[in-house]
Amino acid sequence: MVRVRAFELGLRELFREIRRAAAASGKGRLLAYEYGDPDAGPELQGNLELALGQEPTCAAIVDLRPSDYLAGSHRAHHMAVAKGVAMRPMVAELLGRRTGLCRGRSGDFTLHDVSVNFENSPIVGQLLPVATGHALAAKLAGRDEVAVVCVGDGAFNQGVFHESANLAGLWRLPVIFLFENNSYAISTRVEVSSAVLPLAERVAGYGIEAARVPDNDPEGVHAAMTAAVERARSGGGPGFIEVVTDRQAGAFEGDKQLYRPAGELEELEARDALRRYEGSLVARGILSEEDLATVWDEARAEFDDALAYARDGELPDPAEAFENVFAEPRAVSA
Ligand SMILES: Cc1ncc(C[n+]2csc(CCOP(=O)(O)OP(=O)(O)O)c2C)c(N)n1
Ligand SMILES: [Mg+2]
Repeated sequence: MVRVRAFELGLRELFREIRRAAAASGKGRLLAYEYGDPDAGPELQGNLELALGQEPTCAAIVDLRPSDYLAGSHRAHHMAVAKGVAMRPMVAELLGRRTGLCRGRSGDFTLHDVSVNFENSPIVGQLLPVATGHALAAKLAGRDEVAVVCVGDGAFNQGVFHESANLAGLWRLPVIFLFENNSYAISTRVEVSSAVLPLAERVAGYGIEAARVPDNDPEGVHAAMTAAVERARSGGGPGFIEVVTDRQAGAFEGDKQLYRPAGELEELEARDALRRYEGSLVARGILSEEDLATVWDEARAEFDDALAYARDGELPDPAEAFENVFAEPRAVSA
């Protein structure tokens, strides 16, 4: 959780520096989205969507095996780090470098690391059926792998979730649907988009055992996931977990969050699950304040090292743009 928090605070600072420089240049905030001469462009291009406040969901991932498939959404840094994606190539990918996970072609929204079976997608709900397919493949091949897909509450009412859940329930597939309910899909509250709440109650109709973890509680998340994974691995079929969590950031960096009631963000920060959990570990004598300080120092150093590594990497040669694509490139004239 601390590694993810340090990683995202580091990225947020970098993004803000770029925005400040863009504003000072007179070109306005859109400089961050401008392409052109890559050497002159901003280091971090495009959007940035942070999982600040949602770190407890990492506890669902840490015990997965590298061979277990994990899919994340547009908000997936915490999933990637918890699955074991190395920070150096991940930051290099965000900075568009050849040394990045996908050789600098993907950026933040389609990270892919085959060595630990992780990928993400910005298309809401897109990887729900893909994870279900991975679970079907594992079952047909007799492998005791599980497939996990972590998405937001906004994905719940996508038709593709209900199709995936039905087949997972029918064929007893080892897939676990992990929903992070942070109460918002951009500006839309979960109460105004779902006929029945809690979300977890709606999956019984697919023959899927569901758990709901309140209060952004990492140990609760871990226990729910451990039970779901044990069941799925031993042929007991799919699982569903709703984690009630907090997004302590914008839907994207730069989001003015005018849809939040006054004071809400401050309230979420005051009940920060990471700080609460640190306090609980110290109170229970599991960690000392010094241990925590060391964990934080190491996490910040890990991000700084990854950023330095990324900055050292070359940018890809534009001539490589058509390598490793499925379709034959064809020039289109204006
Ligand atoms: C299919 C699709 N529709 C709409 C969008 C635009 N969009 C991006 S994020 C988002 C909200 C997602 O909310 P949620 O699933 O709750 O995830 P959160 O951002 O809260 O983590 C939407 C509608 C999209 N990316 N894909
Ligand atoms: Mg949400």
